[in-house]
Amino acid sequence: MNRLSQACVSELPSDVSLPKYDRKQLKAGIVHLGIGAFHRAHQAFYTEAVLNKFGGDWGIVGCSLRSPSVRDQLAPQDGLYTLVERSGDGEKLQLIGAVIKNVVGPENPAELVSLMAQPNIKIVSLTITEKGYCHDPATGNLNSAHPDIEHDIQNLSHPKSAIGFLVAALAERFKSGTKSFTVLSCDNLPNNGEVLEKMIVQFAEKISAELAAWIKANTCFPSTMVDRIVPATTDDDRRDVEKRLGLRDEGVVIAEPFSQWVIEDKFSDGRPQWDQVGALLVEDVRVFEKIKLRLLNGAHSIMAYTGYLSGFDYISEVMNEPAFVNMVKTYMAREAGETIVAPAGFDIEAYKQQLRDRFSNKALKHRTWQIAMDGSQKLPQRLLESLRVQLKSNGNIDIICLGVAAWIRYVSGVDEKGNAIEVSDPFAAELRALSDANKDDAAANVRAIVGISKIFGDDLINEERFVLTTIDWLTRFRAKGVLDSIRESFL
Ligand code: CS2
Repeated sequence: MNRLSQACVSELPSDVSLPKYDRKQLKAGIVHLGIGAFHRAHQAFYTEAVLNKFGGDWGIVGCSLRSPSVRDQLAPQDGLYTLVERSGDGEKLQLIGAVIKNVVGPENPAELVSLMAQPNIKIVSLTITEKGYCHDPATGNLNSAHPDIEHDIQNLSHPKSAIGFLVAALAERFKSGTKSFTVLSCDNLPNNGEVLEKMIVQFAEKISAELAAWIKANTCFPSTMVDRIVPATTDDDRRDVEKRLGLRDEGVVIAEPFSQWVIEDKFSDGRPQWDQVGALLVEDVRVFEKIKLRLLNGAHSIMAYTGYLSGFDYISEVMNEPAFVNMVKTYMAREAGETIVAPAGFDIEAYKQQLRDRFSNKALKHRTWQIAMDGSQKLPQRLLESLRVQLKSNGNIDIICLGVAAWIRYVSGVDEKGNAIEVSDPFAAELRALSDANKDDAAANVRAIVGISKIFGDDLINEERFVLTTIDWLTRFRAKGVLDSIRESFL
């Protein structure tokens, strides 16, 4: 089967929508760090819509900071890939042309720095996942003991981390008198722009005070709320899409039809007209981030740990189980919902129902294991912020404790049948050691893990109601299993 490429676009079936602009004329305006499936189905999709409607020099250079796989998928395809929107109503296919080049940071770090320093680059956006920020999840401070950060401070011309690349490129622009770019964080962190600015400035201060001051005065770090469910592409997906296209596309991405992007409207040097193609440009995104992180991502994480341990591979299977649906509904109404004040005109009840419908989309194979990754980096903003609010008002914390207990059970690394769980988390070894040391004592297990202050802060270990309720859930999970415990409580 022939490979998708610019030369064979005309062979595609007529129901695949195609770029409406001249790709050959398209120049780069954006560098994106972390070009995984999410970026290709979200920010690149919005930028494609802008290019289709208005044109402009907003081509994307996609960068991988670790593996060459996306570059190897897209380079032989001239950067083209198919975005497939899937739901019960069928499929919609769109060929995306906005990515014009792909580079792999570790292959030539200096080249990527100089590319980011070019005056035509007006925005550097990021989807590097929570752990890519090399910060302390509980405080949001730069973790200067992180090996990549230590390396980058000593070797700024050959950085490894996204923070190092950004500071190196900003330093080049400072030196050459080039206008600064906008740094646009698109990861699921609250106040993501602010958090990133703090880390960039903390890092730059270690290089030079003048550079740090220049960055502060000249660089915008808008916060954003990004939303679209994008499961990792599988080989089955590639085979299905190959049949539909009549061409092999190694870079295909599968997503739900829904997408949302709320962006704080402050840019250093212009931006694509994303507001004309469905994105919401606002003065303050914090409330939107809070709503999404606590309701969507919080529910996702609870479903991921409880679902995985109950033997469900996919989120839609979790949503097929009435006890789990009741648990999610109650969590949205109570533990998370009570901590949120929605903006005027925002129908929060409709939003919650829409989330449950999105979770139930059987056409998406969204693995519980995928969402379960990196829990140590996710729980603070997804569950622990609501927990602190609820503890203050003596409010409902039961399902948050259930979620934390399920995570503690999950990171023990052994499932209920005695099989190994492949726990993917930067703190996996530490979590495993604490679980092993407290295998026969649920109370000691919870206290040991909740005592990790880089995840739980210094406060939560002293919140007895939280600790005891979590111990209670972990004890039940160990005695009866997760599925039966949840059925017993929520049916
Ligand atoms: C998920 C998110 O993997 C995860 O942790 O909760 O990727 C989620 O699918 C997106 O944030 C949806 O916008």
